[in-house]
Amino acid sequence: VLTLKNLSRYLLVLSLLTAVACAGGGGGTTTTTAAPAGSTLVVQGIAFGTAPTVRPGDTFTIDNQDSVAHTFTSSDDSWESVDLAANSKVQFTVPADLAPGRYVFFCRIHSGMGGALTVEG
Ligand SMILES: [Cu+2]
Repeated sequence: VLTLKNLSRYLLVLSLLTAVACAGGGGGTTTTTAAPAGSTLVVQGIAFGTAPTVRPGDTFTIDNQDSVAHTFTSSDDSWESVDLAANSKVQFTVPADLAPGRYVFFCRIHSGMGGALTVEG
């Protein structure tokens, strides 16, 4: 039975699938593998994309595609909070002395906006 609730759920799933399909960036091929270290953390739609897996000392790009500012803030102060201006890219360097692990981050401006950065040894 196609109720309104089912329909909205279906549309949500559809839009998520579309978002995933478009995440490749317009190239002809789309892969489902994780981004390599040193790539980009995209911020779009008041949400962080999947953070790249990195090593201490790695630098990657944080690409804020939103027309509002965000922050890239460690939940346990593992790094100094980074301001992400609207429609701008910032180079972020993982602290060289950061121990391997999973680091939760969030945006100070938007509650519920966050993710996790995996640091390999
Ligand atoms: Cu934000």
